[in-house]
Amino acid sequence: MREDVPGRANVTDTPALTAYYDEIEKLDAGALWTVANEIEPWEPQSASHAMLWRYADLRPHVLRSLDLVTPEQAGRRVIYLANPGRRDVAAAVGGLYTGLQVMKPGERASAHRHSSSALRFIMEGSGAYTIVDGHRVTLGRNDFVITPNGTWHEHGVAADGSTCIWQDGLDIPLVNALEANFFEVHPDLTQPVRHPVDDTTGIWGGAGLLPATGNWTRAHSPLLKYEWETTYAALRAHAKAGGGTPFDGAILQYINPVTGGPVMQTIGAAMQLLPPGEQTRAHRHTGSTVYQCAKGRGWSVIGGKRFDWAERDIFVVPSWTWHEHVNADNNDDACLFQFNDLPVIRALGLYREEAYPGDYGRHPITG
Ligand code: 1HN
Repeated sequence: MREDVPGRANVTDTPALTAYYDEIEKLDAGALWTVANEIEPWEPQSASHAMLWRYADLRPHVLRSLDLVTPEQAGRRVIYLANPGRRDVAAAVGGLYTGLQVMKPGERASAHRHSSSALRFIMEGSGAYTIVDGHRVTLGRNDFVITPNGTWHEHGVAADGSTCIWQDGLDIPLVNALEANFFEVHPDLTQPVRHPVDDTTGIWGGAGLLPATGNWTRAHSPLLKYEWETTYAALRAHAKAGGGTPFDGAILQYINPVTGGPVMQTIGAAMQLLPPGEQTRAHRHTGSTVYQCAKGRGWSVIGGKRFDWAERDIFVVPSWTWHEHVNADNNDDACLFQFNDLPVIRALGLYREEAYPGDYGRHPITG
């Protein structure tokens, strides 16, 4: 791809040059000016498509997998979301993977650990739990739990619970792109619970309060679970106090309480609240985002295309893609859960953000 722009590659093929290219190709080498304009685009060119997966479409298939495979056979019973532009690496968007995992009461999946970091966001059912490095965490609707890289983790549903579906989010495509992924199955397939149930909530989950003694030196948040009720109450208060941004409405990041930084080194997460009838302004930034509608209904305009969402629908915004959000309900809040790769983007000095200069893609709210 030639470009007639000073500073860009713009070389006319000649018989001498094509013969030259053939010769150096035999040495597994190439002339940079033949590829430079492709490999150095003017701005990020995401291979990922803007996408929305409707829960109503996926749910029956997710439930059908209950009768088709066991967690023992499958390792984990998950239907993953495959972005057509990133099928080769099983990504939902950019370097992020996501899937829907389903478990029946009394089932459990084997304990394991890997270099990828993971999170779960509970969609339906009761009695779900995760054990992370000996901490048992009970999980309810819209709760969010982290299983940071290197931690032993396993999931299950209590015998007196109901069938549970949750969203898994991982940085697998990113860690695989870095060729740094290790995976281990726990030698006993399960791990002992070594702490009181939900202890990390009691120890680290005080609003604005931290233990007066003791230290935490690991890179991820010591608080493993972020409960919906607490999150929603904080968002409501934040919105009422005038907090928020023109691009996201009221938005709060889930944080590591010790550092104030993201919950894990590679994955950040947030919950945003769009007040009734809210229509945000469009912006774009580097980094990939996976959203789940946790409450309400509305739509987002992503890269010029409108995606209507209802509770539990999942959609993605690729890097450097314009997006804006609308709460279609004039009487109730809409909440969007998201996870993203912004901790990586920021740590590497790659964050960039831009507001859309005009009234791009702003639709009248019809109710
Ligand atoms: C994983 O460990 C889980 O722990 C779920 O339940 C999905 C997808 C790819 C690789 C590891 C889990 C996963 C995964």
